[in-house]
Amino acid sequence: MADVKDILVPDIGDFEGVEVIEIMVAPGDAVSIEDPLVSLESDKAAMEIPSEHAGTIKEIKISLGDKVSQGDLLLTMEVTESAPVKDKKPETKKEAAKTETPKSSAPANKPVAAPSQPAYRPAPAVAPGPIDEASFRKAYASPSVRKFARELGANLGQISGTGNKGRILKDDVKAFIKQILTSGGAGVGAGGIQVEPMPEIDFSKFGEIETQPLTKINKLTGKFLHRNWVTVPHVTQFDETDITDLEAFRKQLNEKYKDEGIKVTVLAFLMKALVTALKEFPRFNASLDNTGENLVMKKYFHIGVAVDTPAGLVVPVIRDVDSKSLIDVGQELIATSHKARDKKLTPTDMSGGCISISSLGGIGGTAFTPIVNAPEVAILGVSRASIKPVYKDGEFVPRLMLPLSLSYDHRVIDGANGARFTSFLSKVLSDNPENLL
Ligand code: CAO
Repeated sequence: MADVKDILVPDIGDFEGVEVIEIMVAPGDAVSIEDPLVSLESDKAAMEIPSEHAGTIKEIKISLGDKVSQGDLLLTMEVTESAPVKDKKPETKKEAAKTETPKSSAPANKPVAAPSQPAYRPAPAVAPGPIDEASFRKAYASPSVRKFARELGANLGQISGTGNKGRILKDDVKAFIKQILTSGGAGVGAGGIQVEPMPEIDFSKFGEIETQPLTKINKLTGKFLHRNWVTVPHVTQFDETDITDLEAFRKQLNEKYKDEGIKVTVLAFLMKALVTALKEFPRFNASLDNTGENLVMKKYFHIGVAVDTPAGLVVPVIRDVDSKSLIDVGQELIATSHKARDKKLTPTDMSGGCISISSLGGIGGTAFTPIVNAPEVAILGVSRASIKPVYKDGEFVPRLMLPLSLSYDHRVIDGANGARFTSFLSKVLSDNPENLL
């Protein structure tokens, strides 16, 4: 006789209290191994919980909108067959995921972080482009239509509903996909990118290898970066600023506050200077809305800072930088980067940024091309400052020059304004840096 089993929320990483956004099964439904059961969504990622068993759904124990964490009861199932993890196909990407699968009987979660379909699902013949989770979530459609749209990789946010009060119907999703297929995928939102699949290569044919699974952060960040790389038309403006006086002032400050254990790095000055520049160029403190036809102008000044941690890159956000002193920003930056490295950041800590800074100045390099942290429209890359001969008043003088690399979304920012922004920022940093205090 078939066993009735409790199906629990599996290991979903560091997320707690994650919202149930879709329930894909109902009592009486027959499910196969790997069929999706529910979708969960936090600020940062959406994930489907696939079934580890085949059988029949008995009872659903959660409702849409519930907040769940690892170990919570989702549903009960009359199980006829269970798949041991080792039975999964030995395909490279699955192997990587398998290594991360917890040893418990809980099924592995399938992160489908905002940008795209899971890599291990067959892609449609013409990919409609990455799903934009924010607009997908806001779209007016029933769970079954949502499920259907997800299966096809159709972005509900781009579909106009013909149902009552604009509700999106299954037929609307079909029409959308048909339109993409007939147009060859071109010109439909962010979609239509057709590329050859990467060939599967057995690298061991060429020499000794070792397979290391990506961390959860690597996988999530990778998906966001990939989405931003292919959907945002990037331009990077390079510039440099003379921080000789700033550095002298910073040293004085650090000396003054030494006994209190306070240390301010160049980054704190950059954050304060960025606020001044955002006020001067409000278009840099904006996001495109989901229609792509309006700019959402922000009146607050929250700055994301890329932090390199052993588990991967994270971008916590320092809020209201405009109303905090330079010293407070510096202190918060240090506390936040420790929190990031201790893996204590919550999704809220990483949301709401207006613009980001990626500083590689402590490491090295002369310039780089950072990827815009969409829906933000610009990111400031900072490389290592060095002393250079600068021609001033008829002679070369040694000055400490800081390289800046500003990447921006060319849909929102024109090249001229990109150059104006870095020139302005450069001036704010080089002239009277004590004003930033
Ligand atoms: N030029 C020269 N020296 C610099 C510098 C610059 N632009 N920026 C920092 N430094 C110096 C600091 O003054 C400090 O020197 P001292 O110890 O002698 O005072 C040293 O480099 C180390 O600084 P830091 O990196 O610890 O501190 P920070 O405030 O500059 O940066 C943080 C903090 C969290 C942003 C940084 O540690 C970090 O993680 N950077 C990596 C970000 C990243 O990975 N970006 C890539 C994203 S895209 O993949």
